[in-house]
Amino acid sequence: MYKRYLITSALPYANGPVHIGHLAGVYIPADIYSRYLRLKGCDVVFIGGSDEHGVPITLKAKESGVSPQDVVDKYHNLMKDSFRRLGITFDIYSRTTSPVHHETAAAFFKKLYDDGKFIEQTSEQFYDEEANQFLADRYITGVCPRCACEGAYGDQCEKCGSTLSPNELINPKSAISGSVPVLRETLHWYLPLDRYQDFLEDWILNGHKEWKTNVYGQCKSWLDQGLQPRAVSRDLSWGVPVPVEGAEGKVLYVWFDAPIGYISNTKELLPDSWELWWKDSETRLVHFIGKDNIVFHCIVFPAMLKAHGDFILPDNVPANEFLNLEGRKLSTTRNWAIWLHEYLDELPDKEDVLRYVLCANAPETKDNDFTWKDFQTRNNSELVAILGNFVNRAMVLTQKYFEGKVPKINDLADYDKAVIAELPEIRKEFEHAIETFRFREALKKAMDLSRLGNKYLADTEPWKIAKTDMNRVATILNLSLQICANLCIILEPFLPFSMIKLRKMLAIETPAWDKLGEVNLLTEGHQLSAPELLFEKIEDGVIEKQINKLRAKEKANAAAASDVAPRKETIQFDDFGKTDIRVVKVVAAERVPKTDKLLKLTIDTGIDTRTIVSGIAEFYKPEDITGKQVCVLINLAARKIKGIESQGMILMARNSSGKMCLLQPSETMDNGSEIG
Ligand code: B3M
Ligand code: ZN
Repeated sequence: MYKRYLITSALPYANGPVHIGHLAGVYIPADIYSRYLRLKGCDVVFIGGSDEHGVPITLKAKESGVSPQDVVDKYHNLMKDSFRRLGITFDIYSRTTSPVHHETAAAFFKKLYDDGKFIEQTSEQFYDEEANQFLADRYITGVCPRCACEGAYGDQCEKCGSTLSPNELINPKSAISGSVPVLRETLHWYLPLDRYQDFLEDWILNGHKEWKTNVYGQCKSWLDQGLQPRAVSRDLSWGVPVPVEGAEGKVLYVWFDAPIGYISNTKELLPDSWELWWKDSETRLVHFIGKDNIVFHCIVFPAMLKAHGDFILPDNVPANEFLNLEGRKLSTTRNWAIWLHEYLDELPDKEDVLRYVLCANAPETKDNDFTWKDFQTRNNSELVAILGNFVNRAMVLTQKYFEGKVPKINDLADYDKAVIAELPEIRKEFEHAIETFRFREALKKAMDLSRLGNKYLADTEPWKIAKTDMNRVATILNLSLQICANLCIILEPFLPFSMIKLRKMLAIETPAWDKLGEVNLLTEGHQLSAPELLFEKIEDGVIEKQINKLRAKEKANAAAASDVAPRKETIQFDDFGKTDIRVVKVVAAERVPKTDKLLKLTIDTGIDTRTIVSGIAEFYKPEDITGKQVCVLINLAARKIKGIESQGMILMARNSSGKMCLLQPSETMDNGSEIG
């Protein structure tokens, strides 16, 4: 038995609002679990907060022309507020820009540094000589070597989805100054994960066979590949400065500082007793996260904690898979999402419906799909038709026959006894499900209780026997109301807003967890309040409006994708005059080995013969282009592409879908003819 439960939920990046994917994957299960433990009387701390560092936040700031602090202030407040409105009961929702966090993360790094737990290594990184700074992969853009589209990032091309490294980009440019970056040596600190391989293998593969199979499997595959040292610092100005002399301009890698945020936030909440929560072996630490964060929570963070030495390790990491929206992957950048704050504004008083649907359909073992139709069906045929209907019938009939007072239990028929016997069974199965992090199953069990009540009323039909046997009616309604009181307990973690209503109707406080399964929760003669409806049917119009809203997003995305490139800023004639564009002849062409897109061309410029590497192999075979005249920018600084020095750039037209064609003079001209 644990003395206390420390529940953490992934700290979302403060560069966008919260969407339903975050909720289904992380925050709803974490809240259900925390509420459940509190109901059981456990000592619980539930930690949340925003992850406010990292390169995407600085890029977003640059795009919007504001500071990174402005970006995180905006989204931190928006997320914090929308979580509160959905009833997510964090004990603290803080942020990684807080002073406590900066101190805690820096001290953590310093201890590992002083204890010699890091290795120091220099590597070559791209550097912007105009802006005087190193460039994160995301800060380098250029032509994608795979699909030849412009604007690919140093880590990924968003057009074709390829994972890239910055030195693969053709014509790389700094996103800060537009200048051509150069390679420079830089020093960084690495956590040698390979030194923790044996410990992690034993701790996870032998010690935590009970973890969810998706989590265990991912850990196993990382471990099987063999762990490598990982850099824990970056050349960047936004983040926690590396607390070592001579490390100016370097910050902790965001994935090093973010999980320490769980510790900092506990410290901020409980300045005097936080150590008990993080250092005492009688604390059970559970991390709720999405599947993309598994390696950081199961491998990197535990290795950090182990290296530090003072801290406990997570006991479980019940990561979920992903939720899709109407059959497509959720995407913040493509605005393909249902944003929580918009949902709360547009569907007022429906917090529990969203909580219910996202739990009933949670991506616990595989990716799942959210559709508005399913949302409507679950509301109308489960919440309204089963739960709401049962509670309403029990309440209304008690008003009608007993003036709203809990009637007396008389002799029990066999059927009554069978119903009473079901209740502890449901509790047992419910507890087993929730304690093994199967929240869908737990919710189903809880709903089984209202299914049972509904069936009991439908089978016994007290409204029919009211004329002949009021004693029997009293027993049936008493038992039905006891089931309602049981529902107040078991559904509280899932549907907290509706359970406030139900408690008000029953005129009770939430009964203690150990009462669950019993039929003595309401005493005879207890006066109930007036019945109200727990849930309302959702009409087609409401759903159509939401579907139309998504369709509009789809259209906007499609339009953006087919848009012509935006015009560039105005330049002076002199700027154009600097370019030296000529008609040249391609005298030879061949493919660049081991690439799909590149041709090596030998051209006659009329002045000299030179080599150019061009990303046109997808559109032209070497034999199509040999002997042709094309247009070339000949005074572009030479650069190496795949080890070949490219001296100039062939002019091409490119449409929005990436198709390219050569520009050629309409009649043969002398090689070296000027264009302009
Ligand atoms: N911010 C990634 C994410 O939001 C990251 C989680 C940090 S948890 C310490 O998916
Ligand atoms: Zn591409």
